[in-house]
Amino acid sequence: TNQSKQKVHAARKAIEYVEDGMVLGLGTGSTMDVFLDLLGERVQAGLQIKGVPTSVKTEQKAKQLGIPLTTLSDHPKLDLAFDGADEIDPDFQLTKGGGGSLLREKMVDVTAKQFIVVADESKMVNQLGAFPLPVEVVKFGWDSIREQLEALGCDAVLREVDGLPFETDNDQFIIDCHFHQIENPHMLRDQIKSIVGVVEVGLFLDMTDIVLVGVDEEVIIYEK
Ligand code: DER
Repeated sequence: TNQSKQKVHAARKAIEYVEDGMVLGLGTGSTMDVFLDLLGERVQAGLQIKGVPTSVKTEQKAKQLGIPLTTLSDHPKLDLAFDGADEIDPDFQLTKGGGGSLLREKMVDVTAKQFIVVADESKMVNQLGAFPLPVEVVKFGWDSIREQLEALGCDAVLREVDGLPFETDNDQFIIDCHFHQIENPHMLRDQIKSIVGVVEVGLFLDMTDIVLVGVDEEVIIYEK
């Protein structure tokens, strides 16, 4: 499809930022799957890099591709982190978490000297919020947390898969918050994070350095 071609073009451009000796953050999602395939080819051709995966899914795919892995403990500061996004606004503010990996993604992405977002043009929005905002919460008292999230002005829904609650790699739940539009992402992030039992929220604010967007056969490069 046009969208998948756009992901390939954006991922190809992202690979150009990778240099020998770098330690990389490896994001999660279908766009990052394209990036990982390309990175795997470069590693097979001799590229010397290590990656910190942001999910079990990415870890397993990276292993299959022969991409050497390391950890945040061994590399608390990464050279580059690459990741997808669900929404990207004109200030490079992101909603993420559609794949349920937002906690490890944010932990990894925030440690990088440069955080590079790779996306197709469908992710570009004028205002965040049309995409239901993922919030990772502890299992204990999750419904009370859900009610407190609703009090902030959204429909808050426990994410389920095949009729069972979705469980993150960290053995926690995701609550998807339907705000429809988010006027003040910074205020909302702080309000959500102050609810006891909330672990992390899919608002990635003031973190993104470069956005690579596939648009038809081109890639638009946005830099802060
Ligand atoms: O879950 C995430 O944050 C992913 O990065 C996701 O939002 C992007 O996934 P996609 O590349 O499959 O659209």
